[in-house]
Amino acid sequence: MRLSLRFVLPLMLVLAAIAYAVAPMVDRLTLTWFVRDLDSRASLVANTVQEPLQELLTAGRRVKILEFFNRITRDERLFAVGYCAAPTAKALATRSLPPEIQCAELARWEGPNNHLLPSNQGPLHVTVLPIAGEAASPGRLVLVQDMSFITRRSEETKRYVFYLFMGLAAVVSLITVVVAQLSWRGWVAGMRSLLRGEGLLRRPGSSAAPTLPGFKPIARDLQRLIRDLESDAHARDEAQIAWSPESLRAILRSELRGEDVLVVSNREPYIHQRRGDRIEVQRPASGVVTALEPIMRACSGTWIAHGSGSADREVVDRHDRVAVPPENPAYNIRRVWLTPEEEAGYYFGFANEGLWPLCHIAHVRPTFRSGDWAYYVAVNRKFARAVVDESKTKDPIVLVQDYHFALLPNMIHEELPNATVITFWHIPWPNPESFAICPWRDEVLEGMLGSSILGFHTQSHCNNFVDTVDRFLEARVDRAAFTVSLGGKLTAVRRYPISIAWPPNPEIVQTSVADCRSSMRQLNDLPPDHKVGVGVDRLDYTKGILERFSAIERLLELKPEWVGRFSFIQVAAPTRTGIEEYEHHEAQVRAMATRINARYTRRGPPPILLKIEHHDPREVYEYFRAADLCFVSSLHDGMNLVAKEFVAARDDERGVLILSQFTGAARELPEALIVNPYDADQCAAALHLALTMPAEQQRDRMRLMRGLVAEYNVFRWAGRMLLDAAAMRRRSRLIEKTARTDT
Ligand code: GDG
Repeated sequence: MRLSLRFVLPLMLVLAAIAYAVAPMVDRLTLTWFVRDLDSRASLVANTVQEPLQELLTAGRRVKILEFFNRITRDERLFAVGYCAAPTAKALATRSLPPEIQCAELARWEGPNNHLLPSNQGPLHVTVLPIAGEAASPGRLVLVQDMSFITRRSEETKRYVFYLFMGLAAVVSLITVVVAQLSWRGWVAGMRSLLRGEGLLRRPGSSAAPTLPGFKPIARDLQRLIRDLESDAHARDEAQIAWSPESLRAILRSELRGEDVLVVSNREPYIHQRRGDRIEVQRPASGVVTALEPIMRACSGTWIAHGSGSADREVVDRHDRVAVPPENPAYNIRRVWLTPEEEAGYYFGFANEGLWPLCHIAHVRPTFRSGDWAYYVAVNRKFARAVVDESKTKDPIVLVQDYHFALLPNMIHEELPNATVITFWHIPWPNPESFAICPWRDEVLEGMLGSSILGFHTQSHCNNFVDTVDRFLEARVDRAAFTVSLGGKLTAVRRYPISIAWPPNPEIVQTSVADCRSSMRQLNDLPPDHKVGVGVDRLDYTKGILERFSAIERLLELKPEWVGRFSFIQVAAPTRTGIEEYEHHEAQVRAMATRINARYTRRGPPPILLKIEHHDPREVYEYFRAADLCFVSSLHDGMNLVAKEFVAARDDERGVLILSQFTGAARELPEALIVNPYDADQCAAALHLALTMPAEQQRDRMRLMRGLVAEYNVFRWAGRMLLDAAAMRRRSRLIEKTARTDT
């Protein structure tokens, strides 16, 4: 409104000034027209009076002439009439004839523009016309007309012109204001939506796109420009940052200064176990812990996890918190306690018998039980409460880990709408048809879409997720920006390939490759020149251990020269014991190894050395360093860190990696021998190729793979997610500020 007044008042003044300037011009114009009218009227009057006047003149009846003149001047506009017989004569005229009009001076009124005579009564119009009379030469008829009506009309004209312009001003102003208001609103809306980054990352809490058609081309150009700048910045970042725990910490300090950071995972980074009368601290060997710990240290955050250790309750304070690392506390673990029923339903049941096989499509039927689902919901709710308890601010950054917490993002969003929830799904996401069999598919999807950022290892998992949402939910999917908007909440679906720490911890690679080779062969009763392959996995049916054994058997069938000269050491950490499928799988693995060994042991060491037990990380790395090849044959795997660990372990640039095409890692490590684990012949051929590969080729391949793992390490994985979250928060704050200043 204020804006409109600011605009309208000057406009009205300008138009009034124009009216003032135009009115005299209009006045002059109408005056000319009136004078022309008076001239023709005078001729008309002269023509009309000529005949009776001539008769009266001829009759010499002067009194009658005066009466005649007086009669015709009753017309209000005819002011005076006179007759001059000759320039020397006295005018025969009505008394109203102005004294300035003398017969001797009539010539002054005869010119074309000399008709006006100012007088006390107002301007008079004088017309002098020849008229034949009693004398030989024609006399002059003088007609004086009142022009005061012209003055009156001129005033009226000026007034009307002024009113006309003022009216015009009002109409123009009104139209201008309406148009200005509309375009201003559109401009502001457009500007706001640009600031919100709609089209890049749409506004959190809104799915509206800029609507003004005229604005769209500019918005598109600007958005493209911003995208270019962002990707330039990314490229610069990627090129310039050597990602390490230190650079991750430094970046977090500058980008997320003072932010409240929480991590939620099922497994805790430190587990307190009771061993007799003392408490032992265990660190689970997990890439995720390695990546997230620098974040926790940098931000002094809180890690919320299931307290699963036998001594966990003994060491926490009254808020269930314990400061870690024990030797140099830098952040807190908040432990969430679960009853055996909750653990059975949420963890073993819905997460590992339902979602795990559902997402992996490894030919194990998912089992869905409504009781498990109820526990899954309840436990997710329990963790959501812990997140709210542990948040120091209303807008924490919460890093939610994995498929145990599909419902947690939305639960957090309900309680803390300004929180930035980054959910990372460590396992694959299947196609919509496969996912559709989950009886609670909509709830799972809606729960995940409480995230601000949802990360997967590969673009195809992102695509599958977006396709699934598109198929089953009434959500707005933007495939260009890769965002999903559900109920006004926007989720960016992004690819963040996980990796391992680089360089690897010096402690785990301190024994030389030569020593590893000899000691490992000695330990397993293998000759010094014996060829060795290695596999390291949790004993999970998705890892393709049975398929791996089939390939080894096929190699020995097709290339019998390897019988007695090659053995495969399978390190298999027991996992999810208690789930029937896993027990069955373990039994199958044991049986198959026994059968193959029985078939080939007569000629030297057994082809398969099966080690079903948990190993120390250092031992695992020694196996990697001692081996000639590592075989990863997962039937489906989000990433597979073992492949990257093998590469990291080989600082001698030797050894061959055989890698299943169904792992996320295969997209990043094409220099491995990429195989289809279901194709035993192909895998057997790859084993033979690996065992016979010249050292030079091994080095070339290993060098390239090491370069990639070094650059795309786990600190980059964590750093990129947090940098994206920081950028998203900066944008949201800008939008809030813009909205505040505008209202
Ligand atoms: C999920 C996804 C994704 C194995 N046995 C022992 C042992 N390990 C270590 C390995 C490796 C880790 O366990 C296994 O990691 P993976 O990535 O291979 O597989 P998952 O456990 O299924 O992990 C997977 C990962 O999440 C990360 O996002 O890559 O796709 O399924 O680090 O070395 N470690 C020790 N003893 C063992 O006996 N110490």
